[in-house]
This record gives sequence, C-alpha cells and structure tokens, in this order.
Amino acid sequence: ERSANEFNFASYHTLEEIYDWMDTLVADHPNLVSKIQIGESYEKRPLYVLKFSTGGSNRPAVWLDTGIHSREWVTQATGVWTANKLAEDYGHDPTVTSLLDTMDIFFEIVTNPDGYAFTHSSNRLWRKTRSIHAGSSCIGVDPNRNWDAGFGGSGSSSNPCSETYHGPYAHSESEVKSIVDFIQSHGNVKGLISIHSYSQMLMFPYGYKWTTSPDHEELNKLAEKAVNDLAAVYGTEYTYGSIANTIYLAAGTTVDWAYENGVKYSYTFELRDTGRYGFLLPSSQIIPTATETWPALLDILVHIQQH
Ligand code: ING
Ligand code: ZN
Repeated sequence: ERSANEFNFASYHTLEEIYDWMDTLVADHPNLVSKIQIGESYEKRPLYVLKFSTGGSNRPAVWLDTGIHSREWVTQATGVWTANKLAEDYGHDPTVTSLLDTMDIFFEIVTNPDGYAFTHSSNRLWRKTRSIHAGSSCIGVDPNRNWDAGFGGSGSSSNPCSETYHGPYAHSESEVKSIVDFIQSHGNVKGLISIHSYSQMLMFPYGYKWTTSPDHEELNKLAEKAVNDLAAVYGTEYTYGSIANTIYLAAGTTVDWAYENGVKYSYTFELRDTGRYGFLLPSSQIIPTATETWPALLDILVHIQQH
C-alpha cells in the first residue's frame, strides 16, 4: 500500500494484510500513531497495539479491542476503519483533536491473531484461541470467558470442547494475560471498549452476576445516548443495558475484569447484524457498520474525557 488511506476498507483482509496496513498507518502519521507489541499469541504471533498519542506522560487512556473472537470479521474491519478515522481526523475534526490532545488511545485490532489466521485457512467460524490442553483433543479457550472476574461461573464452561470453555485457570491465554499486564502496568486506563459481533447491543458490567454495578445509572445513560446517536446515522437499532440483563450471564469477560480493576467506563459492543447474516456479514456492510458506530464511540470517549 502506498498509503494507509488507500487500503480497501470495504473488504475483509488477512492477518498479514492488516499487520502490513498498521505499518503504513504509522508511517503516514508518525507524530500520532506508533505500534507496540504487548506479547505473543499461543502460536507465537506478535500481539500488536496501535498507540494514538500526542505526548504527555502516561496520559489518561482508553483501551479499544476488536477481534477477540476471531470469526467476528466485521469487528477487525471496523477496527481498521476506526483507527484510520482517528488518524485522519486528528488536526481536522475538533472533537477528535481535543480528545487526542488530552488522552491516549490504545487499539488492539486483531486481539486473537491465531484464531483469525485459522478463520482464513481452515474454519471460517472459529471463535476461540488455538491453545492445546492436556487430556483433550479439543482446541482453544474462549478469550471472553478467561478473565479473572467471576471466573468459572455461570455462562462459561469447564468443557474444553465447548465454545465458551473458560480455560484451565484465569488468564491462562497469553492473548488475555498480555492485555491484563499492559493495563495494570499502564495504571491510568480510564475506559475500555471491547467490540464483538453480532446482535446490535451496547452493554456494560456486570455479566457474571445479576447485581447492578455502583455506576449503573451513569453507564446506562451514556449507553442510551450512544445508541441513539448510532441509530441516527442509518436507523440501525441497538438494545443496551448490563450484560446479564441484555444478553445473558457470562462469567470471566473482558469488561467485568476491567470494571473490577479500576476501569470505570467499561463497554462492550455487539455490532451488526441481528442474525440474517450473523458472523458472515457481507463486506458491503463494513463501512456502514463502522460509520454508524463512530458517533457512539465518540460519545463514550468524550464522556470519559469530561469525567
Ligand atoms: N457474544 C458475546 C459472548 O462472548 C458478550 C457476548 C460480550 C458477553 C461481552 C459478555 C461480554 O458470548 C459474542 N457474539 O461473542
Ligand atoms: Zn464475540
């Protein structure tokens, strides 16, 4: 690619194409974007994070991740579009400029690279990591059940053959542990947004219990604003609320771990659609999905900046 902007955002890409694109984005915006490696996957692929920062020292930060479930291809594609949008809008759009003048954004676009490679090579519907477990011929752990927040509880499975297998112990997956270590060592992460598909939902803690969180009212009001602004773009309707009340009980998830470890603004999206195409969302819907999600993301980022 000659420039990050000439990438075809309207099609799905391989891991190698996305990793190459990250380097062109950094090359095009060297004073804003850098690439850091936070660890390596089970199969030894690098875990890359794009850092958006205009300086300061350890500014308040927001963590964004897409693709922790490898088959949710519209999420990695939305991640690429959104990272490009942030970079292109800085210095032009006043909201993005103000955000990045005061906060850092860390963006892991391919959070489960082994799974993503496997969805291209062998099984388009692979969800989990690719780790091997003694005593079972089944492969992988659900990286959205592997976090130390109600670990092992309802809405996760101890069966290695299950799609929601929680793994042998909390943070057993290096794809998860690398994020835990990064967020804890950073020490100033104020928000986390973890992006899945599909179901058209915007959710927040808790997922592992029915109890509403101490910040429920604030998180709920912000979610309402975000889904309204999302719907205003093309009319796409999202439901919102706590994970347990909106989708189902789910123990050991990213957002519950973040919330319980000092990240107050912890949200998870389920992008398009509601099941017509499901994980196999046509590539013609990538740009519309990313475009409508953008104002909802900005609502959350601006709220974090103001609190
Ligand atoms: N659904 C999510 C899952 O992991 C979810 C729903 C997201 C639950 C975030 C809890 C937290 O089951 C998909 N499609 O992955
Ligand atoms: Zn998912």
